[in-house]
Amino acid sequence: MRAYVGIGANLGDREATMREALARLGEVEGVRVVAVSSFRETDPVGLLDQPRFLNAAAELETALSPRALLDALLAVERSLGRTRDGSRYGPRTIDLDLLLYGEEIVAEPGLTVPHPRLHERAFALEPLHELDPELALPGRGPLETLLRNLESP
Ligand code: PH2
Ligand code: MG
Ligand code: MG
Repeated sequence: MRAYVGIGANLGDREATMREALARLGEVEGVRVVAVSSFRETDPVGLLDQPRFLNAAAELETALSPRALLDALLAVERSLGRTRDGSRYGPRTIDLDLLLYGEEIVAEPGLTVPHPRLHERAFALEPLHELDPELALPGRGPLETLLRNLESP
């Protein structure tokens, strides 16, 4: 299955941590990193009073189920020292979010795909668009349209 992961960081050496996260993800059995977008500096969304983020997206080919892939993402976050004691939208050394899993819609406790806030977040939509301008979010429509609507609400 083709899956897309959002990558973000706003503490420490953001680029080094993101590159290491991608390397560790590529070592997971059943996961191949097919492509990585450029890394872009973004203003914090949600909780505004925190450092700027570096954001990117990666395209994966995976044999894992959505749940197993999510568990792998969380394990890589933990292996890089991510803790979850701060606020939900607060600063983090690394954030790996499962954005898309093929065209599947998943709604389970702790696992919502497409990512529940993806359609309204330019910092996640723009790197996805860079990886595949033809992509659409199941239930939400083409990236192109979503991005255009964000620009002129
Ligand atoms: N992640 C958040 C909250 N706010 N803002 C930016 N620019 N980039 C992020 O990755 C981000 C955010 C929660 O995951
Ligand atoms: Mg996130
Ligand atoms: Mg996350």
